[in-house]
Amino acid sequence: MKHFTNVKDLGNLQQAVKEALEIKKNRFAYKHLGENKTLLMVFFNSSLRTRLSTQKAGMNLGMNTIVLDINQGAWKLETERGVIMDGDKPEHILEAIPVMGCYCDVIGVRAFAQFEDKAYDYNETIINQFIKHSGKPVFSMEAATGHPLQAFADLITIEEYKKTKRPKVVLTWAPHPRALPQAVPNSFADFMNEADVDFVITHPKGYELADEFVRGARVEYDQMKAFENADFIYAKSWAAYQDPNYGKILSTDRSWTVSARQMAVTRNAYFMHCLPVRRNMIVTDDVIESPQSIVIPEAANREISAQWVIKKIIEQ
Ligand code: AN0
Ligand code: CP
Repeated sequence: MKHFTNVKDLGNLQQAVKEALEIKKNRFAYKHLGENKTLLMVFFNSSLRTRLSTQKAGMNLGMNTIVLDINQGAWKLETERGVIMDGDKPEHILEAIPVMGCYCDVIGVRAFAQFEDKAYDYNETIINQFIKHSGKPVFSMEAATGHPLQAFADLITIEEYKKTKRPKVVLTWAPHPRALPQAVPNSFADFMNEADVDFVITHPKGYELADEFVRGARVEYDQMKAFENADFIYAKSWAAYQDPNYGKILSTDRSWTVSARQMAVTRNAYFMHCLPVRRNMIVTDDVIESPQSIVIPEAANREISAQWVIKKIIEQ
C-alpha cells in the first residue's frame, strides 16, 4: 500500500480486519519493521485520539515519531497557488510539503473540511497536495471527506462485538451546536457498504450525504423506525452536504439525541461514537455510561487500525 485515504486502499476488507485482530494479539511483533524509519504526523486541526493512537502505533512498529501542529509554532501556510503573499501567511504549502517530506519516511495528515468551498473540500485539495509533493507515502488522519482510520477501527470493533453473522448497523445523525464535517459518516458508510452488515442511515431531511459514500445504503428518515432491531447504533453529527446548504446546520432538534427511548426498540444494541462527543446533545449520560456503550474499546482500536495501515506502508 502506497497511500491510505479510503476503504479501497485496504484491498480485501475481511482480510484486513483479520490481520488487524492478529496485530492486536501481539502488537510488538513487528518492532523491527520501523527501525530507523520516521513517522511525521501533521495536524491542521485538534486531536486527542488520532494523535495518541497513531503515535503509539508508530512506536509499536519501532518507528521514531514527530508531531507537527501547523497552527501552534509552525509558519501559517498559504494553500492557494497564484496568491500574492502579502497577508499573514509567510510560507506556501508548496514549499512546506516537500520540506516535510525530507525529514520522514511516512506522513499522516489531518486536514478537515473548511466549509468555504465545497469543490476545494471534496477534491481533497490539501491531502492530495501532500500525496503529490511530499515524495513520501501519505495516510489520512481525517481529511476533508473521510476519516478511514476511524471507520476501520469501527469495523474492527463491530467484528469483535457482533453476536450475529450479519448485524444491523444504524448510522444516526444527532444535533450539535457547531457545524461538523461529513468525514466520519462518509467513511463509516464507505466501510459499512463493503462489510457484511445490514446498514441503515437515518437523519432529518436535508442531511443527505454524498452519493459516492451512501451508494446503495438504505436511508430511513424516521429515526425510531431505523432503530428497530438494530444491533449497533453509531451516532454522529454532521453539517449539510447538499447545495445550497453545504456546511450549514439545518436542525437542532434534540429529539434526535440518542436516549433510552430510542435504544429501547433496538436488539439491546451497542452504542458507538468516534469521540469527542457532546453529552446530552449527541447522546444522553445514561446511554453513554450504560454497559452497551463501547466507545472506549472503539477508541482503543484506533491504535490497531493505525498500526495495520502504517505496517502495510512501511512493509513495501
Ligand atoms: C471532528 C469531526 O466531527 O469531524 C472530529 C471527529 C473525530 N469533531 C469535532 O470537530 C468535534
Ligand atoms: N475520533 C477521533 O479521531 O478523535 P480525535 O479528533 O481526538 O483524534
